Amino acid sequence: MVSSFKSACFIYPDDGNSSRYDRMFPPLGLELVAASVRDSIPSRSMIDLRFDKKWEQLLPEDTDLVALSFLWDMPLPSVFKMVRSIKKLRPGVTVVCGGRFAEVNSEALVTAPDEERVDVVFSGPDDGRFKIFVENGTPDHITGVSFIRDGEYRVTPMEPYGQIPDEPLPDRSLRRGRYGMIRRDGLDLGIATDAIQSSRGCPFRCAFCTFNKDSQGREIAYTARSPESIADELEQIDAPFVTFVDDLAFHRPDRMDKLCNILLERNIKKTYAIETRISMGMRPEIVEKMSRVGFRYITFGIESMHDHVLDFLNKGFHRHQIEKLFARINHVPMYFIANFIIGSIGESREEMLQIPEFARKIGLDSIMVHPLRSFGPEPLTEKVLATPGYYIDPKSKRVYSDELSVKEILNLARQIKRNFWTPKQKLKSAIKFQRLFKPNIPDIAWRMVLWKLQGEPDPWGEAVRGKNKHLDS
Ligand code: B12
Repeated sequence: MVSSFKSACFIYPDDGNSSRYDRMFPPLGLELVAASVRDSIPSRSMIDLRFDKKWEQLLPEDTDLVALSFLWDMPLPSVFKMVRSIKKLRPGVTVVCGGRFAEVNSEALVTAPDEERVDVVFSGPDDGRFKIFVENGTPDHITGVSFIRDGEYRVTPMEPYGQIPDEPLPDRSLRRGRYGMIRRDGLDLGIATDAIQSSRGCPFRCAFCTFNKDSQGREIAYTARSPESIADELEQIDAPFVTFVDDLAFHRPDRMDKLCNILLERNIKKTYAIETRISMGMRPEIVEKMSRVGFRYITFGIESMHDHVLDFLNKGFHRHQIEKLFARINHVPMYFIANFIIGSIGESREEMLQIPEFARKIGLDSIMVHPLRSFGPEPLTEKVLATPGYYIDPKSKRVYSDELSVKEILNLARQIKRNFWTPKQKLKSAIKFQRLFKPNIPDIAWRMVLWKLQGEPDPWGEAVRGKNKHLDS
């Protein structure tokens, strides 16, 4: 065991502001980082602030290294407050962090006053660098890190994005509790969940997407793990429902085919959710095999069925391809959801209102409708700003026009969803959902009753009266 530290604590924050079911997702990134030092550091622990409210009591006495993960925007003062508390509780502790938000704010984080300063910020995916840091005790020879040396702010250049590693697998043994369909207000539907990352990046260049670039505009190369390593990880997962957090799970169909074969051979059967492109329809035989191993919840980025909008969004396909490809797979027992984007340049209100009929006609089971947003620096922002009569709302980044205000576009999104959900569609989708997922309705109903009666218990087991009290601490 080679380590400059004796006890590391990994802390995942609670932004308090996420989706209702954010407790479905474990802190995968931190679990990977923690796994990488399994054999290097004598003692490791994990705190997830979404559940562990009294984290100060959970921070081991001998902690000399704290690793934080910041993926989403959050107020910097709250980050400094947390670092201050950690440094006060464990004087001399080294605090490091990673994740997209840390990367964007690396200078502010490492140049803050001593008592609230983060010692090292890691940009980009870890890919073994944290282990080198733990073993050497210094960031000096590590790529893509920010720190202070001799009073000066230093940043080491980042390497181009490499291959997503097959190993280590995230260390799930550090979890204190169960992730699952647990609502923010404490309602626990009793369904355990987990997540897996089987690939990184996306080779497509949709105009609206910020996913395939990092915060500094560097391209995140698409790379995928081997089917064997994905199967090894799925084999270790207890939860029956697993979400692939990949931006594009069905790319390289032969890899998916091989994964399905391994899952069938090893008899690994779970329910999986993925996001992907409609090009899945090019290999219907693999899609059928996927349904046999449990791929059930499939979300497509269709975005539009108007060719001029698809061109504007640089989707790389047209309406006839959507219709043709989906017709080849819509009989497969899977629940198909599609994302649509409204408010593109040149798209009329009438065109937007055609979405429900189109979606029902091709056989989608559910839709999500998003007003176009333009975060920049993606090329979309330039296009919008160069078009007379089109604007970007500075706060929400929603695109609007002289014809349609932000409010009108939001109303249209609601109307499109309402129009999609005719009584017949509701019944059809509900029957399919019941057939595919077999939810234990009496159990869920019973849990809802108990939750009401018990006054919205904290998901970690602590009963709290009153709405969202457990979020205040
Ligand atoms: C699961 C998920 C969610 C869940 C989150 C549940 C929760 N609160 O934890 C849900 C669905 C609720 C969600 C919501 C949102 N999400 Co989200 N989400 C993801 C997703 C799909 C997976 C995260 C994950 O597990 N990744 C896999 C792990 C292995 O990667 P990782 O966490 O990045 O960790 C690696 C590195 O970052 C680094 N690292 C991370 N921490 C540390 C720490 C140290 C010490 C070190 C050394 C390294 C390190 O090393 C790790 C291993 O390589 C990512 C996309 C993705 N594929 O990553 C988006 C992503 C994180 N989400 C994103 C966004 C924008 C959002 C939303 C704001 C969307 C919206 N408009 O509402 C919301 C808001 C979230 C909020 N306020 O909480 C963006 C963040 C972009 C950014 N910050 O610029 C991402 C990256 C998607 C994207 N490509 O744009 N999300």
